[in-house]
Amino acid sequence: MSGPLERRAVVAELLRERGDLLLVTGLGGTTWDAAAVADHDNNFYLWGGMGLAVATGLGLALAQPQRQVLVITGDGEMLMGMGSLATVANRGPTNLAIAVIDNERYGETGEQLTHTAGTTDLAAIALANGISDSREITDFDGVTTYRERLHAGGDSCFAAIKVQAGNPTMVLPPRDGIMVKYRFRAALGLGGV
Ligand SMILES: Cc1ncc(C[n+]2csc(CCOP(=O)(O)OP(=O)(O)O)c2C)c(N)n1
Ligand SMILES: [Mg+2]
Repeated sequence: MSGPLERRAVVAELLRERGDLLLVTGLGGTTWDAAAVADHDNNFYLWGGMGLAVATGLGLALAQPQRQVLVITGDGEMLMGMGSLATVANRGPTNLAIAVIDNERYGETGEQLTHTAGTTDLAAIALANGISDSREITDFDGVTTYRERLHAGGDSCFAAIKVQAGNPTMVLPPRDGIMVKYRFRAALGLGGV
């Protein structure tokens, strides 16, 4: 069953008073959600690339150990990149949090049910891989608590946040991937190619 949470409210809460948090978003819906909250120099949008949001966030977390990194992605995207969770657990960054906006659907492509609508439990998978703080969230208090946890840092953490089905209005961030890349690098204090 899809939960009662509304995805845009969830993402807005996760990003409330975000400070210098670095954000990687999965393709489609979670990219539009982040843009709806606010475009930001510290946002790196995957836009249409599927399956590597957590891997991208892991690389960023390892390369920028002083910065807190949050990956917000969809259940379909996470199902495609599930092996990344094993690598996260084995590398053990202390500055990486993952939030899956789990509508149990491939929302962007027509609301086809994903396996999280069936037998698949993403939080249990993350836990079994070794991410010891892995949770399923079904109410807003849980989102607020997870926000505090991810800002505090520490061992990697994972949340599958159950949200309502339905696609809110698309809010597109900058479409120019090269610009987004260089803007993000500049925000990290990196220059060049
Ligand atoms: C490799 C690849 N396969 C398929 C697609 C098409 N596609 C775009 S969005 C999407 C659904 C994503 O579902 P989910 O991650 O759950 O996000 P939601 O839209 O439900 O928030 C798919 C299959 C793609 N962009 N790339
Ligand atoms: Mg989905």
